[in-house]
Amino acid sequence: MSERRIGVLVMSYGTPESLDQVEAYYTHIRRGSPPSPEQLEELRSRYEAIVGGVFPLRQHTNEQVNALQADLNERTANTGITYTCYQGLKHAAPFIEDGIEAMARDGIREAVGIVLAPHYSIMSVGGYLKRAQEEADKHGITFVGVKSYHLHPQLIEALVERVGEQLDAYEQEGQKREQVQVLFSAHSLPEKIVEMNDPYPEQLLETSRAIAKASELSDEQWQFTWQSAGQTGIPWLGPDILDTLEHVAGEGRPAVISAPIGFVSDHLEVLYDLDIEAKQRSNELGIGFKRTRSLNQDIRYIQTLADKVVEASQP
Ligand code: FEC
Repeated sequence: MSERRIGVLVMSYGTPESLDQVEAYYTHIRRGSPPSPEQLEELRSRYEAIVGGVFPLRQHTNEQVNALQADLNERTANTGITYTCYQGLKHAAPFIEDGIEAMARDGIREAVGIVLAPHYSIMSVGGYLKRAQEEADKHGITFVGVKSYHLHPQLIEALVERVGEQLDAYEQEGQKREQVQVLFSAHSLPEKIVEMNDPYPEQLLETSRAIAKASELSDEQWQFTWQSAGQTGIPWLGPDILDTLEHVAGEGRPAVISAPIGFVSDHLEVLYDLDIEAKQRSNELGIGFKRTRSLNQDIRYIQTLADKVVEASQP
């Protein structure tokens, strides 16, 4: 049986490893333009606020990659195919290019790329895949990228379970399920993506609808909202979750469930923007706030990734 060796580039946003790396990280996000001292301090203070300056995204990415490797090993035992996972981060080492280079050093000629973000935008997943493709071309590696997996049944099942948990928690506190508003959210992007016919907003709505249907939420009981918009002086997609909370409170809803479906791990945008900022706004407005658990190492998420990798590497 002839061996087929496939490299799997698992891509994630990346995070600093220590507080003194925050400046370099932020400069990379800003495409080489260093942040002002005020901007830097503001970001450092947000990292400090999440459990004293830890960077949970790195640990979750490591564990997701290890779990994916284990799943792929199991699927390919005695098949003559081997998958080897490499990490490639967007804004921190090991960068996307480092991952492809490591594959080239190991003699890999064939690769699949997948991003730890379920929804495609030209400005998010599209950017990761472009960088990976360009580096693969330099090394003569055949590269196929997975664009999205936002409706994979196991992903939806894991997310439905999480919404259900929070509905149950409210019910146990004496709240009526149908009075709780579910706020699905994802990272905002500049508004100009809409003119570009970018699939990102529609894919996010598709995921939201699938979860709402399986969770038996009425149409009035859920909505999609954006979060974590950048402060760049250009218009970003809205409404922002902080404004949506005001709207929900104004309608007399007593409580919300925040379901950040655009993210797959615990990290700054979840632990700060939602658990600290959005929760505080909810407290001020006098409404309940609970967030769904992040997917992290949920086996159904890992199987979703493995299914897409195997599908993309079919000859
Ligand atoms: O925990 C961590 O250390 C990292 C958390 C983190 C994740 C993440 C995911 C996404 N982002 C997306 C788009 C943008 C755009 C800009 C932008 C800026 C930042 C900054 C930080 C940051 N992002 Fe991020 N993002 C995370 C963290 N992001 C920190 C810089 C300070 C700030 O604006 O808050 C604006 C860039 C610019 O200035 O031009 C655009 C998208 C995702 C979800 C998809 C993905 O994971 O790739 C989209 C996690």
